[in-house]
Amino acid sequence: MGSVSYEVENRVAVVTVENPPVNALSQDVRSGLSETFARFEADNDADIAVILGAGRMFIGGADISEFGKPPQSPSLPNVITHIEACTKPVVAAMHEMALGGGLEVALGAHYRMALPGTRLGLPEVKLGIMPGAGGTQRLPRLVGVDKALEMITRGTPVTADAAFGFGLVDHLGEGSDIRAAALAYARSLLADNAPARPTKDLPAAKADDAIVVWRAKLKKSVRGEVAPLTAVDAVEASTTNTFFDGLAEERRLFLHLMDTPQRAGLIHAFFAERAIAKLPEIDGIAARAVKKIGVVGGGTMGAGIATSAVLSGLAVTLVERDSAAADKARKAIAGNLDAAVTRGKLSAQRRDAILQDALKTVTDYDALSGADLVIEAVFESMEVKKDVFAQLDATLAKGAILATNTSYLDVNEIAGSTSRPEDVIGLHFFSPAHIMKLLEVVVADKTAPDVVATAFALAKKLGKTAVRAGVCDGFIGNRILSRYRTAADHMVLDGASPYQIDKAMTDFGFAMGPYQVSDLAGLDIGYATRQRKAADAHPRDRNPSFADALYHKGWLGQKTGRGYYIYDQGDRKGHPDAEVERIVDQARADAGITPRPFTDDEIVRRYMAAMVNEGACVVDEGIAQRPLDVDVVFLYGYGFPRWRGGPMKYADMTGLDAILADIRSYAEEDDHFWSPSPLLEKLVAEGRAFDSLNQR
Ligand code: 3H9
Repeated sequence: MGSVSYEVENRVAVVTVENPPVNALSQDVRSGLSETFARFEADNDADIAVILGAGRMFIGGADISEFGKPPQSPSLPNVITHIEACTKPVVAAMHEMALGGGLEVALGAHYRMALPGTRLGLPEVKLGIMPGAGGTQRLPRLVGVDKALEMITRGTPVTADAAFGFGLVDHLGEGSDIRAAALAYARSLLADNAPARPTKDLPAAKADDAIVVWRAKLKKSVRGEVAPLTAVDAVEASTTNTFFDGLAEERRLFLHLMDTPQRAGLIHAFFAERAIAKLPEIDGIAARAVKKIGVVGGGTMGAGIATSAVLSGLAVTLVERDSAAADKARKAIAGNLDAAVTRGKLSAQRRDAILQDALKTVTDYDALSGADLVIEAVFESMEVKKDVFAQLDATLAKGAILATNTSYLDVNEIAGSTSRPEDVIGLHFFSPAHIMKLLEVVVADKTAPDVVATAFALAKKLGKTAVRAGVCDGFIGNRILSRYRTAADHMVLDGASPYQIDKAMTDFGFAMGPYQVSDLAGLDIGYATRQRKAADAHPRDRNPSFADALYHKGWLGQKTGRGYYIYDQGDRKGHPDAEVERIVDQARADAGITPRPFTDDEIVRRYMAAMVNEGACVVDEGIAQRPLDVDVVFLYGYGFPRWRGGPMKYADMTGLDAILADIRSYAEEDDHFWSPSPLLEKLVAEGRAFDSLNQR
């Protein structure tokens, strides 16, 4: 339960919000603030009030866990209006973070101070909403329309120093003690007879070109998200209305956004990405210390993993077959670091220090003897991997962790080939490993809990989003990908063009469609997967022979300038290729198929049904712990639109019965590919959603 305390020190009332961990403005905090400010207004011993946040930060915003539930009074806008109406001055004293409703409390105060380095932001659009407690009305009055729109529509916090520069903050405190700094500032205001100074009384900001400019900019960049453009409408209302009419318009728009599926999707994503690391099996288990990392294999993946590790301050020894390969790996890592310098993410000195001190590229496994954890990233062959693990087993100290970056091989078999299967785990990075956030932590049958805990701790250190996966071909992500990609190939065989499918899925919100992904990854990857699986193929499997035909022509995608699309020099977007359409026609003719038209809606439904059905199988088999783990894998590794919350959340919002009905109707024409997941059937029969499985 959050609380608000009140004490008076030498005529300064100190109002402290205490609701760990982020001082969210829950119902009890809101009523506490209301009561406290009524008390301050009536208190003849207090001439000025300061609002502080106890502990880590000022205030992290409204209490997100209350969203979607019936509102409880007092509402935050009313609480802030009450604070602003005080006849004696009120100071907001911010440290570390003032976000969302927290910054709105500060906007309703009469003076704002912050310790240097404090981050101030209105991140509501990232949750599918917009500031709803006066932020869209008070901020433009304080800093102008352009700056307000930048903060509100981007949702990125600014530093207190910058905020001081553009007038959002009136005073930068000294030292690191916010209470002492706040009291000193309050006393100086008292000494100056500073009056109450409500932001609402400032003249409305001028409706200048900024509104038109931001609206146009956002229309191009938001990719289906509704909140940023709605926020522009609210800011515009601040320029054309009286303060309280503007506030009412803000409330109307805010409540409308609260009701959207986008808000539900984004809030789900917020909590899901925090839930993924909460695993009973590692609760209370200490991670092993990891300071020195080894990487075996310096191809694109190994170099990316090494780059990620050195960038996070770890010492890395990379082993390659021979010195030419080791030099090549070093160059690749140096190239990755150079790119980080160019992007302003790394200083040139730090790059040089990393290359000098933190990175060793060698050809001898003995150099790994002091490593705490080694990640193997060699060729995807069980034989080759087992050979590497035999050498690691012989070289590494007791207690060191042996990790494989395989993307589909059986981690149990790899672990079983060593004398210490409890120390073996899969760490499936996504390419490019120093950029992509997702890490699948693949837990084998005998992996020790502290090895799992270490993998999650390492992921945090590397800035990765780690999701636990069980052992199966493709783990969570690639296993599901293989199903929906097959569904897409079936649609192409039956009459949809790869371009229509890509367009339908990017319109749905994916960063890329499946054929654009193929071109980026390389058509050789898909070909190799088909070859690998050929031995287990079922006679009723349908062969996407057009994909093989492109491979045999050497059209491997972006890297060869031609795949499903043609890429002109320097063009990474590509454009459709009539020759590919002819190859697809031929594949249909060879299979005796008469093509039929597909609507975009049917494409989306089939694609999503395949994804959701396999997601349900993955959860049912315990490969993913909960539906939310599947969601996070897709948000972070597969370009799934965040505002849809992930495939399983999408399924819940669409209705599991509707998805099951689609699968059953597709099964009427192909009951080999389309077979409903038993979990999906069970949930529909019980009238439950996937979300009911997230609560365990
Ligand atoms: C808003 O303010 C709307 C208003 O305009 C209008 C209202 C009318 N509420 O992230 P962490 C939990 S919208 C409830 O791991 P960090 C979080 O789930 C809000 N709970 O810490 C986690 O719980 P658990 C605008 C919250 O140090 C724990 O706190 N504000 C909230 O890495 C620790 O969180 C935002 O969007 C919340 N507001 O990062 C800010 N925030 O331990 C959202 C956190 O059970 N929050 N929790 O897993 C953040 O961005 C980060 O939490 C923050 C701290 C940067 C503050």
